[in-house]
Amino acid sequence: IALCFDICIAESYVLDDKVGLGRTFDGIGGLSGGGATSRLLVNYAEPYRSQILDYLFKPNFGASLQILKVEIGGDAQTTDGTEPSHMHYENDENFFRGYEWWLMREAKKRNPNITLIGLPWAFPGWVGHGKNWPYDFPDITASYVVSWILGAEQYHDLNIDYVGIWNERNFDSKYIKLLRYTLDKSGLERVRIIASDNLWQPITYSLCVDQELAEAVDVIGAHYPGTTTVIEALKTQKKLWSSEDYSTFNDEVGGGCWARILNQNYVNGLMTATISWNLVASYYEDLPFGRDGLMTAEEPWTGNYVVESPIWITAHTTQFSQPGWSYLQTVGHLVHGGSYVALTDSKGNLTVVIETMTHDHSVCIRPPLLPFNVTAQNVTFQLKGSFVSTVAIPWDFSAHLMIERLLCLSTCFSIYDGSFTLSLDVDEVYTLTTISTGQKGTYPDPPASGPFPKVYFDDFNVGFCLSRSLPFSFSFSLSTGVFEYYINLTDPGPHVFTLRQVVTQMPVTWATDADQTISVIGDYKWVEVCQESGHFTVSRVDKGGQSVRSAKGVFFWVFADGSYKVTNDLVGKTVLAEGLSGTRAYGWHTLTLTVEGEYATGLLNGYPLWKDAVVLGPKNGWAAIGTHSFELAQFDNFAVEVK
Ligand code: 147
Ligand code: CA
Repeated sequence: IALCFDICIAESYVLDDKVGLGRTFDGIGGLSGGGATSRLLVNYAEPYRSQILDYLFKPNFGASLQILKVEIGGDAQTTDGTEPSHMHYENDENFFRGYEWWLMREAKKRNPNITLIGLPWAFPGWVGHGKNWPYDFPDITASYVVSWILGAEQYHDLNIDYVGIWNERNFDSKYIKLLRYTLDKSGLERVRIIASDNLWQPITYSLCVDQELAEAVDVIGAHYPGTTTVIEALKTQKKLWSSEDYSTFNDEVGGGCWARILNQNYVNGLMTATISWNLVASYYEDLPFGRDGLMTAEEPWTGNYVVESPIWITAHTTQFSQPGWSYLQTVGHLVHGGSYVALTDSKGNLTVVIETMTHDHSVCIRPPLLPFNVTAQNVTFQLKGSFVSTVAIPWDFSAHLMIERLLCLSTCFSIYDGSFTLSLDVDEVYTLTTISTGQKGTYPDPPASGPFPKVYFDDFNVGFCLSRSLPFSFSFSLSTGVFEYYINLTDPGPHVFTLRQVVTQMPVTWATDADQTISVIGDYKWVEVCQESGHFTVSRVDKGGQSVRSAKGVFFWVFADGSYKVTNDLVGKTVLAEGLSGTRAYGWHTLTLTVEGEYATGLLNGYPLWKDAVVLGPKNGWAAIGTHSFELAQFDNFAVEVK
């Protein structure tokens, strides 16, 4: 408490709107996809699933996100899995695949004003006519993307506000103009274009030299900008967004990263929106970039989830300022490190967000962070212009808030003569605001964390309401290919409801997809696994997501030419056993694979086919199913038992 009165020396900062306002604030958002980052969220039982969504989207509760950006699924691997396209084939259209539609509806339900963005990472193979390039037939690509936007409106009543080009890959000026033209022609003049979801250059250069392109593009979106922009981008007068950022493990340092960039993306780079990759870490933690989300929800089998510190860091801005508000011009750095931004609705409301993150408490995944110093300091803000007699309320969402500190804060924080002073320690975030609706929302603790069940069975018999209920078996996480529930009416036997791999052609890819299709399930730590299913089945898969191409494990393949193979890797280079199986196309076969210690055994239709193949590695990994190439195949009655 003594500290409260020890504030004679304070640097002073002016908050003033007399000099004119700064740029318009466009919001803070989360990104679902790029790829499959919300995969496990859909499998949560109620009430946990709704609670998680409330922490993300419900206004004045948690992160209260103002932007939701989603991947436009392209049937290809895009970091932690594949997301399905609404058009697997040229003459195919289905707007009920995957979970992004559902997620957008849930977000809108909670916040009708939320801004929606769609961006493709990959495209189905037919869009590129078999070439790994989406711009040879720009009219096809444009109408493919526009059909996704039209479907959102027609089938889900969702108005998409912004659309992007091709995530972190080349853009093509001709394509962008054609996309603008196609949108307009389809009655979608209101949909704005972001380009190019990569670096500030070369898109900024193209906008400078090409007037028609400049008219087509509304926002320059840069990724991981490290809080800075380039002078040419400022000169375009376009909105500047950090359209993908963060991607940092969501512990306290991750929260520090997020606090620093949320403020400094505007202070240093005049960026008016920042979007977190990703929205919620809902994919197996051992996949690439585990837990790089605003919160964690990776255990649908227990219902456990964790509201991590980035949620409350977000709330410091989103609960007290809305898209459409303006930044003041009087924003900047604090003398002893840290930064402050101020926003107003031009109707008397004022919100100031202050952060004092030190270097080591705020390192993000990228770009590298140069050293800097932050020390405890006293700061005085002088309210000028229309804010002279404003009374602000201090907010601190910090999880580690000590009661003394709060007392201290309310004592130290005094508005006197149009100015107020507060003492800041390092690694703190404060909001000073006229808005009184802030709330640290809570639900009772979710169930305790626990491993994936050791006995698991799925017959895929989900019935005809496939889109309404998203059952548990969705816990298959797709690494390459798309596996969908299928109703097999030509086979009236026991296999009417199955799981089917549906991608028949290598997509226009974003990552280096495998030539095989594979879907993993369970726990990366699994060692001794016995499982049954079709085509190929595998244990101890040591890689998934965008690294799946180099996956090792124990792969048990059967082929339509009547042979089988046991390999130690997905590509099939190391063969552990091979021979005749008598398997044929269109028939159902039961594969049983048992891996114990250093030995693996395989049964076909219940009879031993091969025995005691020696497995030196990997020592653990997921279970999985898949196909040898991009081909149609069905799976049924998947069972797994871990000793
Ligand atoms: C981004 C992707 O857009 C996301 O889908 C996800 O993969 C995310 C994970 O951090 O990364 O891609 C990037 C990959 C590498 C860099 C930047 C973005 N990089 O090295 O600068
Ligand atoms: Ca079945």
